[in-house]
Amino acid sequence: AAPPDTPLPPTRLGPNTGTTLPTPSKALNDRVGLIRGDITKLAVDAIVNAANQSLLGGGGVDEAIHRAAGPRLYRECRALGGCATGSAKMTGAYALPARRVVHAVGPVYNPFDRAGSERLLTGCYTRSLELAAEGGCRTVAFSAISTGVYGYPSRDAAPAALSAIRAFLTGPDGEKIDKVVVVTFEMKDVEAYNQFIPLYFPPV
Ligand code: AR6
Repeated sequence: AAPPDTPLPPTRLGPNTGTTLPTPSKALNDRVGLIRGDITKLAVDAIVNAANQSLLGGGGVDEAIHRAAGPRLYRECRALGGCATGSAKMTGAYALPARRVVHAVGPVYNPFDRAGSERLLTGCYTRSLELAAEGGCRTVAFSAISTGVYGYPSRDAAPAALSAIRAFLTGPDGEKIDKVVVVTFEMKDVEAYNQFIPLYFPPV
């Protein structure tokens, strides 16, 4: 083992990034969180749904959100005319405790085009944060987009999500959002986030 005063080598931040470990910041770390539970219970400004291109509902977290929000959510979604993969659209939240729902359309994971999958997944996170900020939403909770039915491996999805969240919070519109939490449901996502959060948001 290296003696304790030896500087650590640059840590690679997971697939396709090639970036070195960012500077630790307590102020930034206080603005991100990880919880495990049901996203439909959260009284945040915006929850982010893992939707599909139709925006008309489906299974998984999408089904849970539509069930808890009630039929008015479906009616508003129907008027939106769908959404491209890698993007998102925002609606009201109706019977949910949240104020707004951002419907993000993640990619179906393509193991033969990992870079393309990552670009689309990162796009979902970035666009969702842009929409939330534009809509005056200061607290945002994300579901683990694409890691269910869409087959995106959690160990690859977590660093892509964290990279986009960090870039937004440290970017020109970052101050428009106070707090971002990732809501995990299954242990594989908890483990992936526990592995990658200290790399993207290093402890001070
Ligand atoms: N709260 C938080 N997370 C949840 C909940 C919940 N109540 N329920 C499930 N999850 P998925 P995708 C987690 O399959 O992979 C739908 O049919 C789940 O453990 O919901 O993006 C849509 O309509 C997983 O980590 O979304 C689309 O057609 C995460 O939510 C398609 O599935 C996302 O899993 C989208 O697939």
